[in-house]
Amino acid sequence: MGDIFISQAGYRPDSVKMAVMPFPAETFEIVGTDGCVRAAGSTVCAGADKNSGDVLYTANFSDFSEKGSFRIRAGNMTSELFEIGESVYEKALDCTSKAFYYLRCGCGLLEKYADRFRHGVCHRSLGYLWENKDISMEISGGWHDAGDYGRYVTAGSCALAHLLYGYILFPDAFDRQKLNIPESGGVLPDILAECRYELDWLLKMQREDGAVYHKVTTAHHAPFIMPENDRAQMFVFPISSSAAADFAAVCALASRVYRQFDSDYSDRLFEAAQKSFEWLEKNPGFIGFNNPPGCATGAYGESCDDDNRFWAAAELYAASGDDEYQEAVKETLKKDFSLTDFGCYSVGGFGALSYVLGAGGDSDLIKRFEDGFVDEAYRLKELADNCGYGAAMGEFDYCWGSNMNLLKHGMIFAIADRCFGKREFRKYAQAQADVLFGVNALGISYVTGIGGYSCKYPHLRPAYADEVEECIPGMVSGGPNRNLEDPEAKKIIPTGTPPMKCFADNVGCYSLNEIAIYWNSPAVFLLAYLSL
Ligand code: 9MR
Ligand code: ZN
Repeated sequence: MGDIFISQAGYRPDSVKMAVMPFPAETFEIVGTDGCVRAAGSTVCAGADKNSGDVLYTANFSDFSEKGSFRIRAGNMTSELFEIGESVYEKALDCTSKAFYYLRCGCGLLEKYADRFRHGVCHRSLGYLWENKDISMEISGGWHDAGDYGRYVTAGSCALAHLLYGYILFPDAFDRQKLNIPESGGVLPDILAECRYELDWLLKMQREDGAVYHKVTTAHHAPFIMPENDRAQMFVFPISSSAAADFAAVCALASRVYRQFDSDYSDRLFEAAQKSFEWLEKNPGFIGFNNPPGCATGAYGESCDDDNRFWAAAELYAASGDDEYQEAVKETLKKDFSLTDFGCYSVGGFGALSYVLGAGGDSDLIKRFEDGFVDEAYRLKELADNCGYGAAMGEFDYCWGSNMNLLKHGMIFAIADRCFGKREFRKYAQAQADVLFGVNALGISYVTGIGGYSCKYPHLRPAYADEVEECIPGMVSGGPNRNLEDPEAKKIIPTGTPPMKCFADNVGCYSLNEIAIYWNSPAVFLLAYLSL
């Protein structure tokens, strides 16, 4: 591990470049792999940093644009090796995009696509309705949610939304991709082929009447075995209105994205969206989800569905231009919820983004949503300016899956620039990626396989159970969590540890070091933006 913190994903020659030192130093040097000093400069004292507890010095080497591999050196301390090159973000984008292929369920991963990370066919047996175990359904496919083998509708919808909006806003970043997945070379760009794998599963989760089952999992999480060895019975759990709304939203969104490639598929998605929307209208009350007794897999329970219904109405409006949905948008907005969040428990930002990007609509509403995003970007800028590492994170953002917060904040900056012409936020968007890749209090790259000092032991079943020493690449770890919500984390991290340091690259620490599809997907969005 280096003592000086840099982005281990590297830098573009023309981009901002900041190294951070948690110790005093007046000057720094940039050293090539031959050991020769290429440039030198003075540091700036950034002072005490609240969320890390560090006193920081920063080295700004933005003017250094030589391509190659380097380290930063100050006194007898050095950084990890990093690259300066035009395609550093493309590499990180491809790596984090391919992660979804490695999480595919219901198929085997073949050696020609997965190399050493191949595995046998998993989870193809039928799922039994939890409430009526005489009824079974074919529910194979989709991505494993996270370190566990469950598949959850709201989590999957959120991940799809990050990826599909990434495609809508930055198509050029994806059209060039060659992910080496079974569908590569076909009509769809690889990322959309990958998303279709999840969408095809999602469609199976819709009930005949338009309601949507919340999840399909075994009754308990599997032990740390390969997915093909997890043979426990799978169950389809009760419906929820949040699942129905997220389903309607993401199917409508996908119907727009796939239209130009496959109009039949697009129609099918739109009809599915409509059907769930009709169900929502007939069932205006909130139907939440709690794990029934006897089930201990993820719950993804929400306390209201106002934001979900808003998102659904906004996407159906964008996909159809129908007044009926426009009215529903206005109706749902009578409730109070965030219009800038892109989380799996809070999806209002997707609805607002959909409305802003859609053709037409009410100009007052468009203005309201735009102002919301821009104000949020300014709020986050304050946080970033007050953090020596440049993280736009408040103390409470360091919770379970904090890297999702970091990346969602990066998305806000990217949107403020790309959609509303606020160029000044680009460097803040980049800074969030830099934090993810090593400019943080532990100097660690939170993405497996990216950087010499990166997470190697995530809470991810196949990564543990396979016989490969190296970790499956491209997986975003949850990141520091000040609440230390698992026994191992409580044991190894002393109380009083500053939020940004509440992390350990330890397979047992599921509240710190698990991976999840909706933590990877905002990284894909942000890296697509940065690659252009
Ligand atoms: O990401 C979820 C996090 O916000 C919650 O605090 C946590 C505890 O309920 O659950 C996380 O989601 C997990 C899900 O329940 C099951 N699959 C793994 C997910 C990531 O840890
Ligand atoms: Zn599986």
